[in-house]
Amino acid sequence: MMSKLLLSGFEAFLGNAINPTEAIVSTLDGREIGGAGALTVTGTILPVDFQHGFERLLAAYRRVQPDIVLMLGLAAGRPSISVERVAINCDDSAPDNAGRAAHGSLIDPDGADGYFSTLPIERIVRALKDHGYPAVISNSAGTYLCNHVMYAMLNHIRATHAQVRAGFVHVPASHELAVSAASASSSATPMPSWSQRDLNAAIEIALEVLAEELV
Ligand code: PCA
Repeated sequence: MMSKLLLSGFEAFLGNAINPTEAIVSTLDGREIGGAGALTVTGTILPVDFQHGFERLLAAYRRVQPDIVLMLGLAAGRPSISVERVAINCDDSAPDNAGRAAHGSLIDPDGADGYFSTLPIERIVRALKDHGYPAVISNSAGTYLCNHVMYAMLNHIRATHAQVRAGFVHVPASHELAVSAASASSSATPMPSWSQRDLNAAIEIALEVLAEELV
């Protein structure tokens, strides 16, 4: 039987002119991964908005009824792909795209303090490195929208006892974003960046691991 994977990315936010996760998701949307089309990918792009970001993901989740959810976000400044281990029950950040900042509030007052990713994070990191892409396990997804949707998704899966695996991967800036950031600032240190093609290829490798391990 064919399994379904929901792949999410985010729109641009804060000072970043573009979000390379949008292009990753549009490249991989509709693709079949693994032997005999083991895994079909449906992509969705989320607003960087505390009120509506997870709403949008949940709507796609209900429509697609995936077996696996892989959420993507940009971590400008990180040099490697970071596969997140954990999401915490906390919003604390600069303003979202609707202008709302958060100051240490709980995402779900009745939820657990945190949830671990239920994806094979070590296996994904190993596969990326085997293919020559720098990758690490990260022990913090931050306290902005990325942590927010990862927490809310895992919290929802737990609360509904759904047999769905979910996790989050942060990607570095693309060259295009790094170039636009360098022209917008006087900083002499450019942000570390990857080609969009490598970003797309790295996430495809992560999907292949999921197709092999979980389907
Ligand atoms: N990165 C931000 C939010 C959206 C995105 O792509 C984050 O790391 O929280």
